Amino acid sequence: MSARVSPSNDATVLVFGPYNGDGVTELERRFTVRKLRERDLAELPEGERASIRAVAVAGHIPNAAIDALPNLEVIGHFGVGYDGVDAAHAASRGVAVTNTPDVLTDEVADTTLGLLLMTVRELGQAEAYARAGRWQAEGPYPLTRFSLRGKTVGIMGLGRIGLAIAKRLEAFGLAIAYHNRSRRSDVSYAYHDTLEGLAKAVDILVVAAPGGASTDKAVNAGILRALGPDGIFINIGRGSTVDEPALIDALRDGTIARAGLDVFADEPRIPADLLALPNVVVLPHVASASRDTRRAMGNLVADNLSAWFAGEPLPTPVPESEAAGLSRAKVS
Ligand code: NAP
Ligand code: 8YV
Repeated sequence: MSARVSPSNDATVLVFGPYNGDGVTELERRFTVRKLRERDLAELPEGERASIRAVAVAGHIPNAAIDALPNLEVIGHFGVGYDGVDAAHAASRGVAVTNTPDVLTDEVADTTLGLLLMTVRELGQAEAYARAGRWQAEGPYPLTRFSLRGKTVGIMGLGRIGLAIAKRLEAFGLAIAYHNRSRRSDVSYAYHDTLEGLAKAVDILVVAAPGGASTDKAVNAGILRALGPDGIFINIGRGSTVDEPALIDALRDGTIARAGLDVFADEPRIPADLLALPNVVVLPHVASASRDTRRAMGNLVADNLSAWFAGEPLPTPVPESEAAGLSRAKVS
């Protein structure tokens, strides 16, 4: 057990709702911590609000909560995708935002390959078949309709995670194409400047892009039609990037063949209509969910807050904060 670090300041960190257990322990080791059970500032008496200089949050914090903390300086977001935090609004109030890139990239890419194999080669169904004794009773599990062999995979969002997925797919011997808003100069994969062009060109479409306004419902009925009746759709990015009712229709009427999903529009709820479909594999947003990786994410949140209160550069500020000159605390 390591000793509590004694910061020179007396910063109180507010943990805004449900948060990783190891992450809370690390924050408590370094700071005075106040925890909210729910994402609801009503749990924090008015008189305590002025003491809060930092927030740690996994997921969403409303702007009203940011505005109601008069001495808030920095928000540490547990997760690389920070679509639940309005970083531009925070910047307009002089509040910096940090996220947790890189430390989860390989874990998420590994999980994506697992989800892809489950979806294409029916591994979940085959395991259920073996467990139920059906191999012995009925004979071998039926041959799968799909194989990865000879397929082209299109990645929407060839960033840190998208590239780690691509490297794994390369090792699998598959052809790779991608769509970003900008072409990368450091890869030779085929670039498509539209998502529709990418969907038309590939057998399997993998989303590894962030959520938020620029990707909202980008995967719509037209994109799914472009992917086609043998097409397979994998989403490891954000549920908001897909028009979920359109996806359900497309899976039901054969517009596309299959989907493998780690993320959903209204988590933790998964639409009953989606769960009823036999051609979809669902995971409960577990791509980064190993204890080691979540611990590394929690440590990175704490490292950002420590750096802020030491007046050092933030290890991982989000671009909106950097652009606003909030990549380190201003020491007066
Ligand atoms: P990243 O390095 O910032 O990569 C994001 C990529 O998406 C970039 O290549 C970016 O390229 C592209 N992109 C952004 N907006 C786009 C748009 N409107 N249309 C097309 N492409 C767009 O981020 P990362 O670390 O790889 O993480 C990616 C996302 O994965 C996160 O934001 C998060 O939502 C998700 N994620 C999910 C899990 C999970 O548990 N399922 C875990 C970790 C992360 P351009 O800027 O050129 O467009
Ligand atoms: C979450 C994720 O952090 O990093 C992301 O963007 O989606 C996950 O790793 C996780 O769901 C905990 O909030």
